[in-house]
Amino acid sequence: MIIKDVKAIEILDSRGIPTLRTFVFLDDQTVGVSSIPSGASTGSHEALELRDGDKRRYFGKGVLRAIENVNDKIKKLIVGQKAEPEVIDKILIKEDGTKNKSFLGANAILCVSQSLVRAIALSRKIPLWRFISEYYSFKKTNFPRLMVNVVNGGKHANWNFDVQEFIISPQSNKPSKSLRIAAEIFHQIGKILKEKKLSVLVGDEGGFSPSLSDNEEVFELILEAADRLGYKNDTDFNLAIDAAASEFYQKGKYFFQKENCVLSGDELILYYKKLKDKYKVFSFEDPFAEDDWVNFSKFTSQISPSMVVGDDIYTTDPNLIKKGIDQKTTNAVLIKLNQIGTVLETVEAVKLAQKNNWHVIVSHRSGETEDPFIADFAYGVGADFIKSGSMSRSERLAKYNRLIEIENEL
Ligand code: 2PG
Ligand code: MG
Repeated sequence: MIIKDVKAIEILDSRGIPTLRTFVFLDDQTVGVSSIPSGASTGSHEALELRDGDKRRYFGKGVLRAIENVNDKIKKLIVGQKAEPEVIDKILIKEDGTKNKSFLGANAILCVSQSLVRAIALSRKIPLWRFISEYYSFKKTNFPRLMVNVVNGGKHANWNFDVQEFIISPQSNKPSKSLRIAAEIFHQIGKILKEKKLSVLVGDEGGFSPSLSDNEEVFELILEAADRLGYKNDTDFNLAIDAAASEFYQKGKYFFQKENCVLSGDELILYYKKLKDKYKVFSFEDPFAEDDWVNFSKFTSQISPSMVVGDDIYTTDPNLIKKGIDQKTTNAVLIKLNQIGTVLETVEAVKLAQKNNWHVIVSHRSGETEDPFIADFAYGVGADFIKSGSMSRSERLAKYNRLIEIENEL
């Protein structure tokens, strides 16, 4: 199969901010389409999302330059080439030539990379997950457990608490069963908020974002909702957080604004341990700032086998993940394709983690599109978990619903 054409257009993401949708055309008439998400609490080592910077359009957030890169530079490079994802990704990485993909833009590169993979799966008439699993030689597929962010704080709500995500993870590998547990608890939380005359507005990832007094009150709220439904913490589901701690870190200290306190790394470790004991929190994502490797390691050594998940600290970069493995910094990694910028490098990151017995969590971004690519990706690579936001907003549900299709062999 030969790549016949490639075309990118500017669309809007779930926050109404421009992003790319790309079409890769093969010579057998198949067309692979994919769209690119965008983060808010980004790690500083992430690959660069190329934006126009022209304040007269979308406050500088347009992506016409990235689109031009696809429709001109990338097109010239790949049209006429064999549709071979590994080779094409390597060509794009080489042509870009920078460490953070700032020449072509990671958004431009990744949308071509994803669209090509999808085009070939379509052309072979096999599901996307099967192509990913077979082409990249993954040992097994797996229905990832869901990590559902029912209450949104931090940068995704912008007015309540510092912890960014309060997550429930149903203890089932069956997507349909997990979705029911998560959705029922989500709606019950809404009922309780209404009874308490608190806001039921949702944040960027579709979780409620009420103004509560502190982090513990959020756990109490979730547990009350679960209890009313007869679901048990640590039996039917687990609790988790994404602290996204880089966002409340300054010069060696962690600032909890709502609680009105400033904590050292050691004090924050004690605080997390208290949450673990009191609420059986089983997974802590980015509990420390992205450069605070020392406290990450200290915490991991004290709290394993509970999960400590690295997101901003690794940015899906195999080199940083390798450093984390060597230093026992965490025991799990968050995987986001657009942090690194190609399917090939993301696969490398997943394999490295799996080889070292780390848990793998495939994740959405806070600015998403209706593209469910990560659902097929998570199942195809045999990820342990998938994190795709809450039980509202279609860009979040698109991924969970795609897993239901896979469960039904569709
Ligand atoms: C995270 C993500 C997704 P963002 O921190 O894990 O939930 O947020 O896309 O804003 O980086
Ligand atoms: Mg995170």
